Amino acid sequence: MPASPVPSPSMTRLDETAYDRRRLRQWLAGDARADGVSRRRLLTLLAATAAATALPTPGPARAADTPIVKPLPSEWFIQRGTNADSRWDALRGTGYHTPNHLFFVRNHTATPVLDAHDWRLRLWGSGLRGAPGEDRPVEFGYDDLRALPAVTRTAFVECAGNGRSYYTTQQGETVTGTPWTLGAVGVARWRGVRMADVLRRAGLSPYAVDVQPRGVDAEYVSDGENLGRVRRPLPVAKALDDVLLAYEMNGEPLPYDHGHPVRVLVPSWVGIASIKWVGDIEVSSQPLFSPWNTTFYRLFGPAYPPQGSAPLTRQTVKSAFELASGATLTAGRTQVLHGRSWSGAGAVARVDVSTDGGASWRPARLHDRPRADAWTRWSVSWTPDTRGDTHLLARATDTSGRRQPDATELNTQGYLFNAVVRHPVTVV
Ligand SMILES: Nc1nc2c(c(=O)[nH]1)N[C@H]1C(S)=C(S)[C@@H](COP(=O)(O)O)O[C@H]1N2
Ligand SMILES: [Mo]
Repeated sequence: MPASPVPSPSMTRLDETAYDRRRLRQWLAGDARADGVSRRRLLTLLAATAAATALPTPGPARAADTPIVKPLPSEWFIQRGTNADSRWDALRGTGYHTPNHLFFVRNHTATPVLDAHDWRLRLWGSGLRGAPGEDRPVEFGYDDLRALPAVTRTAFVECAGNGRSYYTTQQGETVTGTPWTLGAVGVARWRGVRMADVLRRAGLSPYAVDVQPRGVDAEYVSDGENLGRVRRPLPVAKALDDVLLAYEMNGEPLPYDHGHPVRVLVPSWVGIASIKWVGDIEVSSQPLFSPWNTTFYRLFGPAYPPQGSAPLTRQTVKSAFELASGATLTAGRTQVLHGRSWSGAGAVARVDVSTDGGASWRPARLHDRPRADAWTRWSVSWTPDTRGDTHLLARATDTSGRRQPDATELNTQGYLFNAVVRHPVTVV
């Protein structure tokens, strides 16, 4: 095979709609000339191109008339508004990687159905090399990314709010946000290019400190305020370390709901960092802020400073049984209980299980070689002897010494629940 050509990102690749929109914007800002065209006409054009850019590219029949494109049968998911919480009993026996059709979905608005061949990634900002003050965007098409060296990495994507409902059901606390059980996590094999390779080809300056990927999905309105398109800054050190621009998930082209054609994948960090449907990346020589690292994704509450904690980065440690909540088990029969544990701070080194509501514990058998950024499957056998209701508990410890506590300190938005979850079952 001939060597893959290195793409030469150039202005000729600029998507016409985006270019038109930018030019119109420049005109409105007094930076461009528009002789002979009325202001009114230009404003009409700007509105039209803005709408064209914001709308999903017409594609297959199901052009996101529902927030999520893939089927969400109730055996697989609990639907929560624009989101889908995976059912752990449906994950039983599915292998190490979460199949794409069972992978949870967290959408701020709705899945845009995009065509890879119309897609462009635009890099811009003061953290790219170029003459001072020069706005020098660099664009990559889908084929340009495909021509770069590909890397494959297994990692979880987990929402910062995973397990949020337990603040209420276990701790009696009121928190805001989607009341996820434990299904806002999945592990996939992601294939794509290193963000580092793309940043270097775009002319990363030594002064760059933050990069901010932004999705092309609709603007997000929260409490009546338009916060703009979903975007969150990432320190350049993390972006250069292990971040991918992924175009495949478990050997398939990235599904629509998971960011087709290209998403960011930030291993070990809260899911919001892994921006789906990425359309542009601002590269900045100044620190960047967005609602997603100021208002959201910090810890607020009695135990935290008034401005909140630092922006959330690594995920916490959690465990789940591959069993329905309230499952019925037969007394006197030996069964094998299966589950998985994971952490953003290292591999899972140990899991202890209690089948008597936390009175006694025994170590689970680990089925996977401990690995960072993903989970470890485990099992214990159990012969229930007492009929009635009880709770199953699993407590993981990771290689950095983090161990699941009995309770999680309250934060008002219910992020990073890491306490041991009490899983109700009935023995009959
Ligand atoms: N553009 C965009 N990216 C996004 C989101 C979004 O709504 N829009 N949601 C984020 C959040 S909060 C999470 S938890 C993950 C969920 O990824 P998934 O839907 O592929 O499971 O995507 C992140 N990336
Ligand atoms: Mo999330």
